[in-house]
Amino acid sequence: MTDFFHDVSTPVAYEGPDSDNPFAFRWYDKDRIVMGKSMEEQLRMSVCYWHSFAWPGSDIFGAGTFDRPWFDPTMDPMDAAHLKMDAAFEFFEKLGTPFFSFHDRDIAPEGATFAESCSNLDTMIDYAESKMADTGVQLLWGTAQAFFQPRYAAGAATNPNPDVFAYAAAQVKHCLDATKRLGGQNYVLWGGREGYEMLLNTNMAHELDQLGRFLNLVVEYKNEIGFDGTILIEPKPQEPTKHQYDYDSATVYGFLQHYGLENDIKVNIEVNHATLAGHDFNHEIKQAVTNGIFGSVDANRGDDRLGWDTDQFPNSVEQMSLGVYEILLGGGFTTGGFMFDTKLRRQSLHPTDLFHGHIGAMDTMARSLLVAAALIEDGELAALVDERYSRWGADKGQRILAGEVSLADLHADVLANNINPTPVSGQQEMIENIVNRTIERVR
Ligand code: XLS
Ligand code: NI
Ligand code: NI
Repeated sequence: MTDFFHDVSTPVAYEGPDSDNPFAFRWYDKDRIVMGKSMEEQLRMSVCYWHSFAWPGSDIFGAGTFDRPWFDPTMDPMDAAHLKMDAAFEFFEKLGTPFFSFHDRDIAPEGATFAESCSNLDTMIDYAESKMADTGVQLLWGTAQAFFQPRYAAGAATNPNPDVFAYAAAQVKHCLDATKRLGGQNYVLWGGREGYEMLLNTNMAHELDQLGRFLNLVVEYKNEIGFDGTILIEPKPQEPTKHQYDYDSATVYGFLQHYGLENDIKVNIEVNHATLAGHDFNHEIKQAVTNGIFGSVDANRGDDRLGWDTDQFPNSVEQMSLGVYEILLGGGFTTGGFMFDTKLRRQSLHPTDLFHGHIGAMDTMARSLLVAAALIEDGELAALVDERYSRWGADKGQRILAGEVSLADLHADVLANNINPTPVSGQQEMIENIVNRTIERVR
């Protein structure tokens, strides 16, 4: 093990809500049972490789700010990749998340040819396999980075050039094999540049068919090799393209149905992508659960005044509790989990800042789990909803839903019986108070 994170010498431990130790958990008590499972099993948290280890702290106006030895440009790229992986596993182990997630290019450098890129990745997968065996850290998901390199400027699967489609397909095949080999529980496809900058130079119908074909190829290959993880699409409305085809959960569901994929692919919902699409996080979860395509979550947050994917660490217990509530109502995670697609601010230079970000995020998720579980166990909210729709349970409602009455029947009924409904309260403020009371109360 390296000692890059030498300021944190022991694994981060749970000390309870009254602790003021910045390197301890105040809420994440991994073995505590919540709704029949340990916190660790309910939350299934994962660190991401890209923002935490492969991103140097650059933005569109400025160079990297982080001092990490593996960014030294004089280093051999494969030596740097090994050093980076040593530090990454040191971090996972000290932090105590059960999972990590990666893009192929985060863990292994792109070579001069596709063959060299494959061989670099294979070497690093061997190394990751031994690191995982040593530490017990597991792979939540793998993904191919098909958006950074200039060849992908006009998209990967949706590129006007079929050679780019082929290149992306080859990259995904290799990365899916690697993910399977490491026992990855999911494989993610975020549509990096699957969208358009300008309609006037875009054949949208053609691009959508290309994307549908690409995803069908992925599902066919997944079945061929017997990968038993879940294939996930990660919706996002814009950025980097002006319009991304996988806009939000509802759009993705329609797309999946159109291409016959709704039983084979689920969604990985990112909090900051939901808010960029103009939705609340819990809306996106509910939409996916309702359509049977909920898979996993990229847990982060945006900034109310910045219109891009700021990927900040989640820190709102209210926002996360409402999302976890919908996840638990939907039956909880199966192969998915909470993956921290989060990055430090550029001025958070110190290696320990990575601990502060993740410790706060894990505590936020753990406390949110307690709040969501309390809301479910109290049953007050569910009872209010049941009561609100209870009239649909009576004969008239049942007959309407069963398709037994026509528009003319309803017209006749309203006339004959002089039906004149009176509105009832939706009780929104009272419900908001229940949520706040629960947040104050859980321990
Ligand atoms: C970018 C996406 C990306 C995916 C993985 O906005 O969130 O980080 O999660 O490719
Ligand atoms: Ni993401
Ligand atoms: Ni994102």
